[in-house]
Amino acid sequence: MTVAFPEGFLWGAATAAYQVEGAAAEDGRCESIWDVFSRQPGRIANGDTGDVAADHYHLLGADLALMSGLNLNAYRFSVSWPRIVDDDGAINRKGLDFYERLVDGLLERGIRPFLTLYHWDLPQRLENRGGWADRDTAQHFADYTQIAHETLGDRVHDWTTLNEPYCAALLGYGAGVHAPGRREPRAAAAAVHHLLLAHGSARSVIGDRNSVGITLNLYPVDPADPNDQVDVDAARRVDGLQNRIFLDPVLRGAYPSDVLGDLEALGFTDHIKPGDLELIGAPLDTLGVNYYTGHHVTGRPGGHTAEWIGSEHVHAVPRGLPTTAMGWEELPEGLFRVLNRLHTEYPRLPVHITENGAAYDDVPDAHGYVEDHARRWYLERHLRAVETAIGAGVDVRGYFAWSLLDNFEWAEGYGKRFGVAHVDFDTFVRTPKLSGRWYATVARANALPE
Ligand code: IFM
Repeated sequence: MTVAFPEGFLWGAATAAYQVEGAAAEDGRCESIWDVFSRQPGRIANGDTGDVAADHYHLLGADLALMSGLNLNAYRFSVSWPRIVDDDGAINRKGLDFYERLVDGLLERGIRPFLTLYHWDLPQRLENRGGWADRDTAQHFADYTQIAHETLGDRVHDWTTLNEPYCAALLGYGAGVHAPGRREPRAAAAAVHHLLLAHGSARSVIGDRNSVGITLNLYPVDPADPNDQVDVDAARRVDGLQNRIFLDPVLRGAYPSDVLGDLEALGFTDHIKPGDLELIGAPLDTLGVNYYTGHHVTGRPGGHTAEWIGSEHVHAVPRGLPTTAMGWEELPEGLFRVLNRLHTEYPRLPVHITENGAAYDDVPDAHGYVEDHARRWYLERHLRAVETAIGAGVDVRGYFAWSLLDNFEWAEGYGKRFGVAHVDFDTFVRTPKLSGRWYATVARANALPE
């Protein structure tokens, strides 16, 4: 029996500007924190940078054709802030032209554009003034949103304010493994609130004419020993910092009180001003969920140290599941748990799975073709979890495979490949992988095979 998805379900793939575009110094694009960070020795595997990435900026036509060939009816991309706003805060027309060509090309092919405003490429000029640790950055983000929306709001219905603010704040300002590479727990805490303020401000700029959402990377979090109070409390803290610190203000208009307690020593509440939570908690049209794995944690010594600020005694403990090339455990039922939790614990909203996918050590043949059975299985098992959630009443409207293309995987550089299409980084030729061909048949049938 095939497993059919609801009529009108969106079958998409996702990318992000810095990971695919390249053309880092072309047509007036200014520097972002990722340009600066990736040039610093030792930050990125193999000394890679996103200067050329997958050269999507120049290969737009080929990539649009690729999307059509994969039977996509939706495409999620991000706009590069430093490409469309220059260092004086003025509009860079040439940068905007690129996104107009992209959006028009998508619409001509019947592919619905899903636009993300912030996928981590903060203009360096704003980092020089404090970055996300500084409250003014939220207002600059609102100004940038206005520019993007005035130009593209007539053709793009689906707007996402932020991608994974957890990573931008905690990995960028706490763990220092993402740009701007700061290891300042207090700045990370400030960045969480200022990113959410930026989300709320952008939401209000876009208004009600279009659909607005935010994309969060959500995880099921389990204690290594559910009978050990120390582990149970470690799981609570991680769930707080990873999931609830974003879900609660956005969907309920308040930070969770236990998380406020956990972050008290970092001065988190000092940043919350009157009116902020009303702005942050303004109703949304959809929630974007990025899902890759789950967390299994202990508060006892042992395991890996992770990036949960203010939780230095919490460690991740492997549970012996198969892992992807990122070392992330495969836990498809965790996607069901995340979706079901949203359905039962939060005000119900339509959900889009805005990212799901896996890196494996692909081996292309002489024609660039990759028989990536592991990735195809990963996608299928997660899609079955989505279907189970839909059957349980969760309003999931679409699924975006991460990623359309092999690309610049942040600190891992080009060594970790997530694409359903292979990219030869010497010739930039794109070749759909076995997983991409399989995904195209699923998208066309709007159903999973038996
Ligand atoms: O590549 C990233 C993406 O930019 C954000 N979500 C997770 C992906 C895989 O690490």
